[in-house]
Amino acid sequence: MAKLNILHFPDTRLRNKAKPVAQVDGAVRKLIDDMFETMYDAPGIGLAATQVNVDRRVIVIDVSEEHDAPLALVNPEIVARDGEEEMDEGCLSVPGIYEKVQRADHIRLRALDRDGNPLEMEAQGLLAVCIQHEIDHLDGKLFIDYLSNLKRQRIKKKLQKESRQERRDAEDDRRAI
Ligand code: K1U
Ligand code: ZN
Repeated sequence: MAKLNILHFPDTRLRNKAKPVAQVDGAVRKLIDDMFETMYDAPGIGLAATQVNVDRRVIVIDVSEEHDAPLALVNPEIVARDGEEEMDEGCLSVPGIYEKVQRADHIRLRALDRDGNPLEMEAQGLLAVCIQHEIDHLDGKLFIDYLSNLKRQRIKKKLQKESRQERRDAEDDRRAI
């Protein structure tokens, strides 16, 4: 298994719309395993292939505290939504930012599992919110797109400033060696 590099906002590759997986083969299963390793290490409760610069409709999720409920979904599609829920969301591609987003509280979805078998399931609460957040990633959408332009611009400036500082610190470290 391998840990993958997570893209950070405002990287434009996060805006790519991922393509459906034609066949769940060994390469897709390796991608799923690498995505789980990356998500648990981050740590996070979900990850979409778009976030690791892979242009395919694959997401991994585990909202359990014990890390014992891994869920891999290939070509996920929401077929029904019900109710409303407002929850604080975070994103591994928008580090350190947490904001409230309104989403459906109850969803029904179709997907393929890790073995390529069709599955249909219902989800609610945090799992439903996380699935909607990850499918948004596959469509090039970020949770901060639900915020005002002003808030999004502030977040962009903050993250750009932090990444400039991180680059300077890394350069200083290299020079000190
Ligand atoms: O898609 C992502 O970037 C992952 C994101 C998923 C998510 C979180 C909250 C609401 C909706 C979707 C994260 O995992 S952010 C980190 C996080 O929430 C977390 C980290 C450690 C422990 C528990 C939660
Ligand atoms: Zn995210």
